[in-house]
Amino acid sequence: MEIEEVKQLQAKAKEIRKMTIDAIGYLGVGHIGGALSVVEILTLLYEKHMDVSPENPRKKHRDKLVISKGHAGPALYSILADKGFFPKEWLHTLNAGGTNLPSHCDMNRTPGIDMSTGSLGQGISAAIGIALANRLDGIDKKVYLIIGDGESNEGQIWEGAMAAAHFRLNNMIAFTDYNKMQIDGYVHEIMNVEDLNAKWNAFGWFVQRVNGHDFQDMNMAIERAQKELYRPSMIILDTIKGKGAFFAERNLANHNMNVNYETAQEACRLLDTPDALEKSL
Ligand SMILES: Cc1ncc(C[n+]2csc(CCOP(=O)(O)OP(=O)(O)O)c2C)c(N)n1
Ligand SMILES: [Mg+2]
Repeated sequence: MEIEEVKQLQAKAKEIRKMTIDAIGYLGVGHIGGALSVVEILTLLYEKHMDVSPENPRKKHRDKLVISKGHAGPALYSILADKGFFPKEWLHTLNAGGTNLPSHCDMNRTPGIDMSTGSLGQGISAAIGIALANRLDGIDKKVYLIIGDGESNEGQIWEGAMAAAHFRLNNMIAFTDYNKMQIDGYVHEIMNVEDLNAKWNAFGWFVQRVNGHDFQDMNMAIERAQKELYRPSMIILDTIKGKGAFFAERNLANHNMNVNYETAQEACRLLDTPDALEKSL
């Protein structure tokens, strides 16, 4: 990828990050940690890799994303709004009564959401179903899946791991958002998931591990995964929970925290300082 393209993606990710912080700040509470750790991967997927069309969100021949850690909805809503799936003004209705943007993703409410998620573990099964259906229907499109590292404590993840490899789902590219934290502590203390590479590899997946905030690294991994002929792919993303919001970054309380609107705006302003850009991206 040319350096110019990387710069454009970084600038876009900064916008998406600000929109996400702003939306959660406007509501006053939200899953800011796990939303901000996936900003770069979502930006890369929707800006460069996914064949989707905002004017026809349900078209049959399209790539799909299942964000199994459905509590990261606000980050996905920001990129979908930016792509034009719905008006940006909707972001200020996040999780309000009657909203089309509930805190967890709902495919029956939000244009561009391909699967309802929030009950951890289930997204992998849904993604496998989509991948199998695509194969049966002769649809040559990818299904992308994002799971959490804490979510990887769920048994369903490993049933899915076994099934996807058994069915040789090379049309499925999954990511683990390895931000090292879950709802009430560090993953390695609550239930260690290591050795993640070895586990997915043993289940029969093509495994890569990259910096989940580095566009160049992630892009190379995705391009390799897209060429895989027989195996499903797992790309483990080393990320930072709460990345880019000074009050949330690496803070164990960031899972679902109260966010004051002025503080959120301050965080957005700080992202515009040259230092913060370097640090954040
Ligand atoms: C089946 C199920 N059990 C529990 C929860 C409550 N819950 C929501 S998020 C979360 C922690 C998830 O941790 P992780 O996957 O690491 O998410 P992230 O760090 O990306 O926010 C838990 C336990 C849930 N949503 N679903
Ligand atoms: Mg986590």
